[in-house]
Amino acid sequence: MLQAAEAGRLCPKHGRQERGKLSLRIGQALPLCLLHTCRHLPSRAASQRFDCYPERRVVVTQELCESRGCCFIQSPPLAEGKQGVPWCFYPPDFPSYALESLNQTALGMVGVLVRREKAYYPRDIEKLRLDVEFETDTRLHIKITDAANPRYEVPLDVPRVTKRAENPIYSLNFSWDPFGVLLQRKATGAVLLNTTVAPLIFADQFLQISTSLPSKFLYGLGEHRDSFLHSLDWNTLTFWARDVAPTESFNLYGAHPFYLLMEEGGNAHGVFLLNSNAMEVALQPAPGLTWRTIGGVLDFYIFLGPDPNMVIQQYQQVIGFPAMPPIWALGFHLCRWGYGSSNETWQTVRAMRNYQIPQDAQWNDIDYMDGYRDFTLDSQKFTSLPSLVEDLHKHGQRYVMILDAGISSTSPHGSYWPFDEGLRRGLFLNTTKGQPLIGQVWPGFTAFPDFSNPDTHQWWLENLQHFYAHVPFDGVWIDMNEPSNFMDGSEDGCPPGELDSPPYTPAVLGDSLSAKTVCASAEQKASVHYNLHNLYGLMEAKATASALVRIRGKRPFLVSRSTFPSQGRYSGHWLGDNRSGWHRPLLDLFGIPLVGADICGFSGSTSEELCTRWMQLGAFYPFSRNHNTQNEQDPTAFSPAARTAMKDVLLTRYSLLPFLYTLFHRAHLQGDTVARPLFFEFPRDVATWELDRQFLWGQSLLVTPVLEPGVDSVTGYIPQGTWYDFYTGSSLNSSGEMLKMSAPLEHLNLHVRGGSILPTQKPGTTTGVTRGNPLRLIVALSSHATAWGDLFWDDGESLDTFEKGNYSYVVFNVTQVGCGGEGRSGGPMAPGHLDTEATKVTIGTLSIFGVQKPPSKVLLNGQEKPFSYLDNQVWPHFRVPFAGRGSPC
Ligand code: MIG
Repeated sequence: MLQAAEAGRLCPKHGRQERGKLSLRIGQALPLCLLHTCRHLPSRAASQRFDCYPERRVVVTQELCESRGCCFIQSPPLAEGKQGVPWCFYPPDFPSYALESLNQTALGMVGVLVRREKAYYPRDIEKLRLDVEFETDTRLHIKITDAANPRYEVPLDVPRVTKRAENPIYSLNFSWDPFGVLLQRKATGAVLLNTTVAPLIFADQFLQISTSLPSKFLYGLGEHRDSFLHSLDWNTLTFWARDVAPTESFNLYGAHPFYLLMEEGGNAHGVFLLNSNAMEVALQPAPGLTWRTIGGVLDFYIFLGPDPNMVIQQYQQVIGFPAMPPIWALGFHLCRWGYGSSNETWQTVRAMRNYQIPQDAQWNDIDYMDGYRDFTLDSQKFTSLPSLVEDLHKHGQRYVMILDAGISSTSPHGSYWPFDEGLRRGLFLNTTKGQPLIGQVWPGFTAFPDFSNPDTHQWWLENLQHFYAHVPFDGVWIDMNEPSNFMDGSEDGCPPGELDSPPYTPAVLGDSLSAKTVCASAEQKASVHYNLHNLYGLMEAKATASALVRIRGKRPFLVSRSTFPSQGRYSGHWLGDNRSGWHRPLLDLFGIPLVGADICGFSGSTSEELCTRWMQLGAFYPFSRNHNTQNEQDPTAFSPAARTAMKDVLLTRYSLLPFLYTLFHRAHLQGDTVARPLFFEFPRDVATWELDRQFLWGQSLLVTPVLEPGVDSVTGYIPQGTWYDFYTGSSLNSSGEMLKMSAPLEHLNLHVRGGSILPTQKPGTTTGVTRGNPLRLIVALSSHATAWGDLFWDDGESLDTFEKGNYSYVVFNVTQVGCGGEGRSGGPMAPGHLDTEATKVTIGTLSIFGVQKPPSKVLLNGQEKPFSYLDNQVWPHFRVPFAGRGSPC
């Protein structure tokens, strides 16, 4: 074997001996030293090889690989579409950057990185600036950008800190040459990031950084249809907003470059790359991860938790907390593509009412439009729409309609204000020649509004105002905003050039950035579409939310198909065109708590059994909407048995309205999740890390849906502790085990965690009716006979009630000696409103789960009161207004 010194002698042109020279050029023969390095890599574990030739459409040869200065070892080919160990990978001394200087700043450090030898993509940036900010004790910010020239950065308002963190729970070290970041958690010494595993590359249109990972338990990285826990078995995830039915390994509607990772021992951390360019994340079994983006800067936020809930909160401290939805958004929504007319839509609403099935909102798809043009109404089939909306409002129900992103550019009637005016004001995406870019969507040829232009927001508002004058809608559904285009690029394709044909194209579906969307070279006010593509849905949502506030003066409700970090501040999200089939539930880690899939499936046909089970699961989607195309699948379309099962589970959802609403308040206040994976609550129980067939609402309600056909039982995990059947209050003590539960078709398993108090209400058929009913507190005692719960309550739709102090917040607390409630409400701004809201709701009943023997008496503020005792539950027979500091017990 060659000794190191000897190897050095063989490599006079490579490595550190000779700086400032290009040692490798495309097509150049492999230097001897490289041959040596490759042959003598201590047979580097295959899992540790970092891909030097990720181009998907090229079968890499030894020659191509060596022209990049990388090592080539061919492994057996895998099945079509499967990735495996890269054949071409970086040698350890592949040229990278060196840290040349590092200086302290008020918030952290600033450094200079220098590359002395070019890598293989055009326009390598030789000198980079490194900014490190110790933003909080649990948050670190690392940014790498061009030291000399400004580059595109995502226009997101992130918080600016002014003080360096005093006691960070992490420690940061650098490798100087080659440059690398080493991040450790102080408490455990766990290495969270080590970027020396592969070279840093920073060319104008190819930026790449790799890291080792401390475990294989990695979540997030949306929007993808892959399993909840990502496979690290050579798995590349692509981020480029795309209209396509959710399919594994495809880039889908939204882009969320954020992951959460569980460390041994149950700590968690998260990493967010604030970058909106087309991107890939390559995962490998090392375990390791590579970020590969084709523009912008490397702008990382790292969140140290230490528990998963805190990681998600810390992430949202950067991207923004989600908006508080109006309470009716939490009711049941019904929609369909293919209601032939407003009368047919109305029929459905009447049938739902007739069977007294809860429904808060009726929706219409593009059917209502005249020729699929936004802001128009089909004057034949949808003449009665204004009356339908009036009727919905009379019944305390709401109306939501769809809007597509594309604006028809040809009008059969000669004039079409949205296009004519948009054109006059210059509000559409332009081609490189300065003409509106024309693509094709439902109405035929269309232009695409540029929501990065503030003037577009004004025009969008005016359009919505005009339509509102005819149809006083309550919320808006924004679709096709990737933006989707039935043509690739435009009617004229896309011009040649580095934006539409970049040196490296991430593994996007269709192999081209313009596949089923507009050209990357399209010009927008804030930048080129190449940079802004992934932000289209976010920017449209921002414009729509603010228009809704202007028009209605209430909290806006909208859902968007395309999303980006910080979307939750403006909208909810539905998961797009899923197929009817037996899927797993969804778990949101991206700060968009108002999320749900199309219940019963969008395409394909559902069966009665599937739809019943799916309604049970969907009744626990934070955003609960049944939507589809083709066959009817609303609850009234099925047999009495199925219909009743669907109605019952919706009533159960409505009964939990105060609890659900409070969870949304906590999301808005501090970034708590609503539908939560089990490991968020039990991070030290490794058995929960892979569970994605069950989920929790908040901390305390465990949902175990049936996800298979033809069964009457379901096996689910019951984490350690005391749990109670939601319906009967019967208790079970688990040591943390899988349990087979009975699950006949009409039953959804729900368990309440011991130690919690759920505020519930007698359900009505709308959230408005439900809100008026007295509360029933479900008190689920812990093994120490304690319990805790809270309630946020306000008028359900006014703007900024929390911020203005127009709300009540009550904490319920059961201790061994008695039970009590404590109210906090209002703020200094408007304390007068406290009693108005709080007195509107009273406590009607208390159900105390887990009382071993009947109590001798029940007292309310010292006075004895009648009660019942049944099955370990106490039911007092009295009502208590809980405003202020009165005790409910
Ligand atoms: O090209 O408006 O995801 O929910 O029903 C399809 C028709 C356009 C896609 C949406 C779907 C909606 C459908 N839309």
